[in-house]
Amino acid sequence: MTRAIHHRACHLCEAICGLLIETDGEQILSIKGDPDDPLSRGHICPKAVALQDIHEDPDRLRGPVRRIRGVNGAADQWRDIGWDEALDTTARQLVAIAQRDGVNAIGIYMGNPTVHNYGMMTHQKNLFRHFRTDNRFSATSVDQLPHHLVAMWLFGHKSLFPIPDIDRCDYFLMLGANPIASNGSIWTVPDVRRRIKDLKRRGGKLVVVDPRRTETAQLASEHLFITPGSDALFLLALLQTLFAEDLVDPGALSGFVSGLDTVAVAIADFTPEFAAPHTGIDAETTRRLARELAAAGAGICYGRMGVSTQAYGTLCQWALQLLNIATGNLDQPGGSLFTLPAVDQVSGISPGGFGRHHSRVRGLPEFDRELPAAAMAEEITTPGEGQIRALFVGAGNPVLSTPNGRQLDAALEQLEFMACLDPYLNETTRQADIILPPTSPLEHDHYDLGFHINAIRNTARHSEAVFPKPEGALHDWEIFAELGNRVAELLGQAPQPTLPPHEIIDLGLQMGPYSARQGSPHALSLAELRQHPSGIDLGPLQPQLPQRLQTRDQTINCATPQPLADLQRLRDEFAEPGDGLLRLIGRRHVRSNNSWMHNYRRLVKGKDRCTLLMHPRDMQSRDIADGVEVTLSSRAGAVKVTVEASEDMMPGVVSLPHGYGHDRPGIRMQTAVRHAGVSCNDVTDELALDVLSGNAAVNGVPVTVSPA
Ligand SMILES: Nc1nc2c(c(=O)[nH]1)N[C@H]1C(S)=C(S)[C@@H](COP(=O)(O)OP(=O)(O)OC[C@H]3O[C@@H](n4cnc5c(=O)[nH]c(N)nc54)[C@H](O)[C@@H]3O)O[C@H]1N2
Ligand SMILES: Nc1nc2c(c(=O)[nH]1)N[C@H]1C(S)=C(S)[C@@H](COP(=O)(O)OP(=O)(O)OC[C@H]3O[C@@H](n4cnc5c(=O)[nH]c(N)nc54)[C@H](O)[C@@H]3O)O[C@H]1N2
Ligand code: SF4
Ligand SMILES: [Mo]
Repeated sequence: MTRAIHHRACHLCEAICGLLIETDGEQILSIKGDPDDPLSRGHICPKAVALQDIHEDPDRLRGPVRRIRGVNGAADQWRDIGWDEALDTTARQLVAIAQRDGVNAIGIYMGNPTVHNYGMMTHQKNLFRHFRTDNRFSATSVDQLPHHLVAMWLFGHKSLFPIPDIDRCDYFLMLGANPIASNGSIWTVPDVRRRIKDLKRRGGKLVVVDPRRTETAQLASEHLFITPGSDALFLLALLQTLFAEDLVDPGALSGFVSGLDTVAVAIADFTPEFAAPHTGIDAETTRRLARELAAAGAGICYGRMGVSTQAYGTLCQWALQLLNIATGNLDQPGGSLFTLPAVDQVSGISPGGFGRHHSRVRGLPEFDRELPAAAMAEEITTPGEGQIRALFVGAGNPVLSTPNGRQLDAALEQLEFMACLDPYLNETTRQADIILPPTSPLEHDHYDLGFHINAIRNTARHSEAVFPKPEGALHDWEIFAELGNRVAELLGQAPQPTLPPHEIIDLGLQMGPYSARQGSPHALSLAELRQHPSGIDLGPLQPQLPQRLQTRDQTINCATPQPLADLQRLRDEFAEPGDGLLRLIGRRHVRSNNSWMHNYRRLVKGKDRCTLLMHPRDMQSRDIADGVEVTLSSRAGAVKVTVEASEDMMPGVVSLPHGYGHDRPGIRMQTAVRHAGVSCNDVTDELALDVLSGNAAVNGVPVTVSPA
């Protein structure tokens, strides 16, 4: 047999670690971190081995299947079919339904792995250009939608995210993020544990604000509990303190930042004293933190899931970036900077748009031509023109990942046709008529189109496929291309010639900022990257403002009308006393990943992780003993789950991870079924939104907990 070592990027999370995969023929012998990767420096997490488990998983579908619906209560059957039948049927059904009921009868939902799979990013338009439906959805609106909106409003482009330069900062204020478990998000920061330790070793400070004393909080210099959903009050109080104490100093940004005076007036009443009873953080602590951030040589304010998937997600992200601007920490080494990736996702790419159409039933705004996922079920079940009758799901599991998943699950049954581009028969795809499974990740090449733009260092890397494509299999991008061509044929159009993803990347590299054409000494091209399989280092993040701004006048106007208008909603809510109910938040574990990493024995072994964490005091007052089953319920639904006492929880707050609930009938994931757990999103509420953006508020859900 022939032994070989393959350089490969791990695509499972945003850290994009470099790997060395040793193989012997078709066997994987080992998966290790690549010490020569300029970004990840040899780091990996326990999930890296899942690349082997995914590849070898007998449950992973190797060819398309079609559902034969059971009659008279009999179970559905799945029949193996050929690609021609699968692709033809899908194309024909979509076209027929769009022609009969209009294009809005076609719904589309794209899930998170789409952005980890560059072929899906480059080729989805081959199919979707034929279906310019208003009813497009994605995981964005259960995740980072507020980040996009704020980037678009302040910096002129949905993808211009300020990236925390942790390696050079000396003060880091972090809210609603747990990178020790998540490995970072909208912040590609492999090996974050070592980087946090280095920060503290050089005398810097990390402050974590989170309703749970998380794995990251345990490493921090200081941890503060905060009542879920109240962060906007805290962040505005920090900002208000800067204004009130004359600590605002945008420094090098001054020449192209405007509107701070307007903001100062608009938020004058959001004092630390106003915030304190709601947040649980006393006024003096808030003032001290504002002063510390202002005094820091290089400071960062960063917030992620916990402050975006909540009722004031957009206000939070806006206030947070104003803090970085007001303290002069934006675009400074050791602050938060913009990246300059080798294939640029900013210049020449749509900056994003907002509110150009609204959802039919609830009138929720689109962002970037997508509607909030929380509206999907009602758009399927409510009759009338524009009702979704067919759904295409790519790399998504919305039954487990969007609020009130039970309701969506039931809605999917009413569809006339559903097709899923997915390697598994799971909680969502079991409702499909046809499942189109792509090749395994190791059978296709890889470029991190989605994540270099969020990375703490500019690097570039291309990974070849580790294994050849099996006979008769199709990559995700080929499935899109094939479907697009078949739809074109049905519409009497010529098929669209298409380049494979690596050629598109090659063009991007050769036109990008590190190309010979731009006079860069790196002279990047795909051929050049292939010479450097561990990746090429393009250096630390550099100040780029105002040139990098995509706003019309190349300035940052801080007085953003939409968040300013949303302040009144915040005032109104907190003028009333609280309802006294418990608040539900989520939780991530380093051995799990959203809904689809529970089928790999090496990752799920050990004690049950789908437990409800609760403070002992809250348990006592409800007569709940540690380890018993409780009923967790909300307006939207209820689950029975094992409770686990934890002093790490803020009193009044309970935590349950999402992505479980594999006990639905008819799924084909043997290991996941044995570690079924319950779905957190059977309890989260599709009506609970960040009203400004339409992002789901899956954190801070009012719940009750009682002995089962
Ligand atoms: N309550 C609560 N809900 C949440 C969250 C939370 O914290 N709490 N987090 C939210 C977040 S941040 C996100 S991103 C969403 C995720 O929401 P989704 O994207 O809807 O769900 P995933 O669990 O990522 O499901 C991914 C699906 O893609 C398939 N898949 C994996 N790799 C590939 C591939 O290469 N090609 C194809 N075609 N398919 C693939 C898997 O089999 C799986 O079915 O969930 C959100 N929901
Ligand atoms: N191991 C693992 N890694 C992952 C994933 C995974 O599922 N597992 N998912 C990937 C995806 S899709 C994403 S988007 C990222 C997410 O990356 P992160 O945002 O870093 O991950 P979370 O663990 O969801 O962190 C959210 C934190 O917010 C806290 N929180 C909840 N509500 C509030 C609130 O109201 N205010 C404040 N201040 N905090 C609050 C929670 O306690 C939690 O610690 O992780 C990615 N990486
Ligand atoms: S942190 Fe783990 S899952 Fe994320 S890219 Fe690195 S090895 Fe993969
Ligand atoms: Mo996410």
